[in-house]
Amino acid sequence: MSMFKFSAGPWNVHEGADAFGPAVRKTITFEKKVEMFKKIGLDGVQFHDDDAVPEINELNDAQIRARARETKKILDHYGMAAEFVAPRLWMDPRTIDGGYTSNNPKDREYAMWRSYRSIDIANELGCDKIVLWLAREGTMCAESKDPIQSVNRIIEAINKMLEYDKNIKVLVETKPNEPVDRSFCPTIGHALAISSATVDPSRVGALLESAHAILAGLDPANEIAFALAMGKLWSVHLNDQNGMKYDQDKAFGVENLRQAFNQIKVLVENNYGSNGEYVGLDVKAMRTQKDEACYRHIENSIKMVEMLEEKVKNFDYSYQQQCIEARDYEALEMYIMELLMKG
Ligand code: 3MF
Ligand code: MG
Repeated sequence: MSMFKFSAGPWNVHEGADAFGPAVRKTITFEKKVEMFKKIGLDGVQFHDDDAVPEINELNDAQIRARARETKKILDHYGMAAEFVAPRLWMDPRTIDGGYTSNNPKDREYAMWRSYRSIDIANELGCDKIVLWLAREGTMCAESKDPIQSVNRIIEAINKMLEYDKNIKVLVETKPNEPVDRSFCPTIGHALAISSATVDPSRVGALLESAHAILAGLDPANEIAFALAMGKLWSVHLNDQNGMKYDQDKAFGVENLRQAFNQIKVLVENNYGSNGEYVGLDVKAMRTQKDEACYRHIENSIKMVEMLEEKVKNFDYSYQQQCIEARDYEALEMYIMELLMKG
């Protein structure tokens, strides 16, 4: 049994299309996914605004709220909670050049409209977290945007959200690249600097995704630790990644076991989750996976977390201390290898 509450988004059970090939699996309805999420041991669902309210662009503000209430009924029926809502600011023609940092003022206005609607939807779903994955808040052509003005535009957009709703919390999900070449907010340190520049830093925190840290050439456990040290780790997207290439969203721990162990170790040691935070599993099934086994990557990720929690439980802190005192880090390292490899 895990000490954590787990969550995932409907996009984590997807049809398998990639940049070079079409869908390979059948579409599963939102309700069916929620039912299966419950069955495999998840406690919460993560949402994009249009996951909760499809066709959001075609509806007025009241209709959006009403549609969100329908989604809430499904959650209630299966005893599931909503963890967060994230405005999807990367699909629409009006977000081609970014949302908050678009060079077009009309597009920036649209980004704010989606952000306010995301807050309305969060209120209807009974959650107080808005996640900003700043997908296109960066450049493909470095000279196309003013980098200082862009950072200020992100801060300004967050300020408007904080002012729109006095209870809402904003979590910046950092990623260094993809789909943009250069992000204006690539790491947790950047997110927390932005937090401190807002009108209410106490309501602006971070979400760390393992794969994104690896893409930035950083250690996910240390990114988690940095946010924890600042009291700002309000969600995580655990997954894995083989090196610095495209975002792979592999099942947690399947590429770098020691790195995964250290992520769980720092979460466990710091009692992550004690304020209701979730362990989100932002994982995607391999394209080769068949329909009937398309939840396996989520189940495997939960299993990896649980097995690593066990390893943390068995971690010999006095032996660690002994090694530190003797400055014998080779011994400590080998101890970790044995801990992870022994049954
Ligand atoms: C992209 C991501 C996204 C975000 C999601 C919620 C598809 O690399 O990680 O998942 O997590 O959009 O903000
Ligand atoms: Mg993510």
